[in-house]
This record gives sequence, structure tokens and C-alpha cells, in this order.
Amino acid sequence: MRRLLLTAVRATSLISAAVILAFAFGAALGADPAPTVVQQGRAFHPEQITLDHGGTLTIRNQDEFIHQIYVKSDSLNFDSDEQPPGQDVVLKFPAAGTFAVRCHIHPKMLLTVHVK
Ligand SMILES: [Cu+2]
Repeated sequence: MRRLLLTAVRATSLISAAVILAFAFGAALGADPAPTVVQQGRAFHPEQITLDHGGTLTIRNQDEFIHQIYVKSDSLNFDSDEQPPGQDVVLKFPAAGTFAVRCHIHPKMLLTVHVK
């Protein structure tokens, strides 16, 4: 019985490793066509990201409450509508530079986007 249990645990670990590898491999194959940042726990994850200019960034609300993001800069001004849980906001970054993405509702939230 104990041996059976051990075998089952090993099999589960192997499957987990295979799933993780598949994800890593999948990420390596594509040139990150749709970079995504999530909002969770009143924070952006990750808090910094680098994009090519002209690229878009998807920001997904994984919190159980509303966010409302904005960017204020010389080359880009953006204000989203209220973003309910589960909803994506897609932001386009036409010019190079460093941009601060913030939330009107949660002033401590900060995402830094480096655009090459
Ligand atoms: Cu917010």
C-alpha cells in the first residue's frame, strides 16, 4: 500500500513537471505575442515589463473589485473605463519611453512599462 502511494506521488510529480515544461516551452516558442499583466491584490504582476514600440499590453483584472487605470505622459495619455473583475484592458504603446500605469482607485498600484 505504502509503495503504491509512493508510486502515485511520483507519477503526480512527473505529470506536474511535464505540465510546467510544456508551459515554459510554449512561452519560448512564441515571441510573447500578447504580453499580459494581471491586477491582483491591489498590485500589478509583474510590476515592470518591456515592450517593443507599437506593441500592445493586456491588463487583466483578477481582483474581485473594480480598477480604473491611466497613463499620463508627454507621448501617451490614456484613461480606461471602470474595469470590472475578469475584464481586460488593452493598451497600445506607440512610442519609446518609460511609462507609469496607475489606478485611479488604488493610488499605490504602479506598473512601469519600458518601451524600446
Ligand atoms: Cu485599482
